[in-house]
Amino acid sequence: MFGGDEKLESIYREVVNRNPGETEFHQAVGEVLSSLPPVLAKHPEFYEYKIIERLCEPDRQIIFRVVWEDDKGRLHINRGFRVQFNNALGPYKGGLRFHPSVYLGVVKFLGFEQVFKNALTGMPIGGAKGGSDFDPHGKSDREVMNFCRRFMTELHQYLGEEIDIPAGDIGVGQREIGYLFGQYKRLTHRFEAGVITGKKLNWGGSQVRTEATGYGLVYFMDEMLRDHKKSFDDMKVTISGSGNVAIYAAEKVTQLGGKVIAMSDSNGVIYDESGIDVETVKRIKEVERKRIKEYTKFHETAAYYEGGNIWEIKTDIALPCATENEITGRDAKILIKNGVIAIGEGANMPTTPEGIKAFMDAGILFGPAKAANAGGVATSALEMIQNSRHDVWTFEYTDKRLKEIMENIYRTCSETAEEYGVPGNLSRGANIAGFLKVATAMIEQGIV
Ligand code: NDP
Ligand code: 2IT
Repeated sequence: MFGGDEKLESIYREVVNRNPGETEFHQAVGEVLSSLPPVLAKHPEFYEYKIIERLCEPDRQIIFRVVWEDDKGRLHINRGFRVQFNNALGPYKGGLRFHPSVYLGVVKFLGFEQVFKNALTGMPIGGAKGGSDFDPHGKSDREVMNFCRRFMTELHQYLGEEIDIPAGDIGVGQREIGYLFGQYKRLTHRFEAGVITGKKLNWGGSQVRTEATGYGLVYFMDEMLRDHKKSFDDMKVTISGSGNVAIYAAEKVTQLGGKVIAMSDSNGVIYDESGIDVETVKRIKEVERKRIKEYTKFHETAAYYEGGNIWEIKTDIALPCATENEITGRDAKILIKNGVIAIGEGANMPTTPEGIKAFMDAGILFGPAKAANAGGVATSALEMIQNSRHDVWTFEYTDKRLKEIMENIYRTCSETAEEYGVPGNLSRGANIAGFLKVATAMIEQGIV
């Protein structure tokens, strides 16, 4: 796994032993560390300063109880998390996830990834992640508000526009950000807009933040395709999930001439060879908060498969935009057999190590999450700039900045892969480029 580098191997073992049971965290660490042997050969000082050990141990891990009341007056108890991973490049920055599967290992994997992703954006932001095992599905607005208020009552003391700035992730969108910000404002008596990103446009949000992760993913993939004399034009595209990232990836693919033929949620898959209508998906998911199977009520040509596996559908380009480890080694082999040419990771760590290996061995173009989904957090950083200047930018200007950032990230990953002897391997390129930026800053800032 580490190219025979025994020191790296022992650091990885130590991470596994110190963090028992946190399998997602082990996986994320293993993936980054396995890219590092050529870097460490050039830079032995990273060992001397124990940079890798320091990077694998978060600066701070906050775990708290959240008690909230439902509409019937019953009390519920959830667990809240914020892991402030590393602030070598700027204040802690990263989303909050509300999903029943959230536990410390998930928050730590996401926080670890965020450190390198944020470095790749070129913006001055460190890495963090947080969330709760609270499940917003089926809750009323009032219940979600109650939960968010209690969650922020505990968390607010650790946040600040120059300290730690949360945003959304799975289960946390503009509604939740609104309730969280409202409670922060009430507790601190400050309209500190830059303390959280993903806000509504009428009170400090940025144009394009809603679209940013999905659009950014497609800008990144478009750049990669162009580099290989290909494009989205006339391509069949499957996109897992039907949340924020999936919807805006689908919108941009369609704008660029591709055809989205399948999307999903945790219950099933919709499929339409003539193309999915994104506006209908937006209405069902963003406005009505219903299940994706509703789609077939509005489009006769569409089929719905309860419990279906979206990766079994023949496609040219696959964009996993739901959750971690959703493309297994088996799924990857099916996609390859069916002629897929490119994979773009909109979700965080959506492909298992076996899946990644299968894609690499088959020479499939592969846009790794850290790089390909960085448009969301990059636009969060653009939101922070506007907030700090009390300024508001246009959609066109913000979108142009996002596109430039994504093209830049693609170039950085591609050139770094080339420089370190793995041309075309953007996973390695992303890990190395992100690591070098953070590691160098840590050495420059001393042993703290
Ligand atoms: P949303 O909550 O808006 O949507 C999530 C979608 O994925 C839903 O369709 C959901 O289905 C599905 N999903 C979630 N968990 C599971 C699961 N365990 N199994 C199957 N399906 C699942 O979240 P986002 O779109 O914001 O996030 C999607 C992914 O993108 C995540 O990996 C997130 O970390 C990543 N990401 C998000 C960014 C952002 O700016 N929002 C930025 C960068 C990455 P259902 O409703 O049925 O649960
Ligand atoms: O995974 C991610 O990059 C996000 N959920 C977005 C984080 C952010 O701070 O905008």
